[in-house]
Amino acid sequence: MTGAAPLRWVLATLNSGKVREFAAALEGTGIRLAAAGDLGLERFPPETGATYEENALGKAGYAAATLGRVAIADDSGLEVDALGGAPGVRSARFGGPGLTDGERIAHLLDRLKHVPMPQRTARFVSVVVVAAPSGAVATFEGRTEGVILHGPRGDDGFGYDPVFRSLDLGVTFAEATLAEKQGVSHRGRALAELRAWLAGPDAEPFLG
Ligand code: ITT
Repeated sequence: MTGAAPLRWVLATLNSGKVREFAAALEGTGIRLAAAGDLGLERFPPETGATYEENALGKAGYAAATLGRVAIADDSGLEVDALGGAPGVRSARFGGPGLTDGERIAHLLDRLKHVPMPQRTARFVSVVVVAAPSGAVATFEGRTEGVILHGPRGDDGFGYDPVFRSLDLGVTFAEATLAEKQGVSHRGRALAELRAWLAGPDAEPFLG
C-alpha cells in the first residue's frame, strides 16, 4: 500500500491496554486505527458467545455494521490448566463483574493457593477478527505459554500480565517492554499473521 492514503479501521475495544498493542502491531502497514469510542460507539453487545471467535466477531461485526466501516477486535483469555482451562472466554468477568485487574488477580491467586509451581501452567489465547460492512470476515489466532506466579511482578501491561511468566521471555508480561511482549504474546502472534495476510490478495475486500 505504499503511496496510498492510510486506511482507517475501527478498533472495537474498550480496553486501553489492547489499544496500545493493536496500534504498535499495525505500525507501518498503512492501516490506522480509530478507537470505537472516538466515533461515538461506547458499548458493545454483551459477550455471550461460547468461543473467543464468536465474541470477537460480536464486537467487530457490531462496530462494522453500526459505523459502516471495516472494524477489528480481539477476544482473548487466560486458560489455567489447574482450573480446567478457566477462566478462558470468561477472563474479563472472572470473580464477578466490576472488579479491578488487581482484584481479579487476587481472586486467581486465591483459587491457585494450594497448587504447586509445576502445575501452574497456563496460556493466553487471542482471536482477532476483522469485519467489513459487506459481511466479509477474516480471523487470526495466537497463543502463548507460561506459568502463574504466586504474586505479581512488574508494572507494565494490563489484566493478568503481572502474574503470567512467559515461557519465551522468562519474565512476566508486566516486566517485559511492549515490544518484547508483542514478539511472543498471543495477540502479537495473531496480529503478525494478520500483517502477513494484509500483503496478500485475501485482504482486498477489507482495503477498499
Ligand atoms: P474488550 O472486550 O473491550 O476488547 P476486555 O478487556 O473485556 O476488552 P476480553 O473480553 O477479550 O477483553 O477479555 C479478555 C480478558 O483477558 C481481559 O480483560 C484480561 O483480563 C485478560 N487478557 C487478555 N489478554 C491479556 C493480556 O495480553 N494480558 C493480560 N491479560 C489479558
